Amino acid sequence: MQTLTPQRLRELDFKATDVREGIIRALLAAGSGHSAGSLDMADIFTALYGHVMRHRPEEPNWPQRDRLLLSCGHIAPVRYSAMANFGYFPVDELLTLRKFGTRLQGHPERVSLPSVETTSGPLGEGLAQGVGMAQAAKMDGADFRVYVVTSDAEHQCGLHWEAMMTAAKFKLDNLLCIIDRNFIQIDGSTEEIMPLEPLADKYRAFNWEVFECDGHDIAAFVATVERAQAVKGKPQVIIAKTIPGKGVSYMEGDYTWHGKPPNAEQAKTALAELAATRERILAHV
Ligand SMILES: Cc1ncc(C[n+]2csc(CCOP(=O)(O)OP(=O)(O)O)c2C)c(N)n1
Ligand SMILES: [Mg+2]
Repeated sequence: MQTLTPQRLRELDFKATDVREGIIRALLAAGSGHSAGSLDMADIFTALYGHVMRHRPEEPNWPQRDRLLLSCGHIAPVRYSAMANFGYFPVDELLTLRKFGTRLQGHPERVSLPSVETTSGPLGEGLAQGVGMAQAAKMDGADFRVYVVTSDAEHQCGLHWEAMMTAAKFKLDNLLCIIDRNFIQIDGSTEEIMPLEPLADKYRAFNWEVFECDGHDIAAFVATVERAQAVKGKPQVIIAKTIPGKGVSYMEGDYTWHGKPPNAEQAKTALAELAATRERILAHV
């Protein structure tokens, strides 16, 4: 990975605002979809596509590409918006989200869009799929890395823990799990519905190398990925603390935005706030 210069960091912060704008526009056009988790993962997806991953937007099936699996498929808008903003397809195509015949299904469909590595939506499956890909890379002597983005509430699915055991057994140091630790799920707080803490200790007990960081600090996230990639003989996890709905004031911290889109008036407010964020970033140049 290249060094993240202050100039590049500012560009990525700016880009994360573009990604959030794409999410809002897509959700408004669709009239349904998931706002909170999509917005709160915009900084991390920007960092992944804009700095961390080895990939070629013009050659999405490039065999040496790093694999990015979105296990929590319901936050597809953030992946689509990041892909559009990093050159995989025109940003305007985001407005086809969830429309009949679109490549941008409400939950990602592998066969629709090249480099969407898995079809996802049923929670808890992504890590197991990533384990298979990471193990296959080892067997083939391939040096791509496997990144699996998971939500916190999908840790309530048993399969995820089986995959954790397997990854440690096979010493998959080419596998990085990233957790959107936003503390919400459909009906409220994860800790009230099915407590996950102490989550870091649980991963350590399963023989993973554990890192924690602020999921809205791109520099901190990139530095954490660099530390994770230096680990030998163990899979790694980054527990990224995020704020649901990040970037849109009236959504921030409110679990009721898990699975609904903004209406026209709300989208207008959101886009105005994002424009103001962009101005603030430019003012600091
Ligand atoms: C196996 C499975 N069970 C139930 C669901 C329905 N479902 C969709 S999202 C979700 C949980 C939401 O919490 P989280 O995954 O943390 O996402 P966030 O609200 O933070 O975006 C559930 C239960 C599903 N998609 N898959
Ligand atoms: Mg959550």
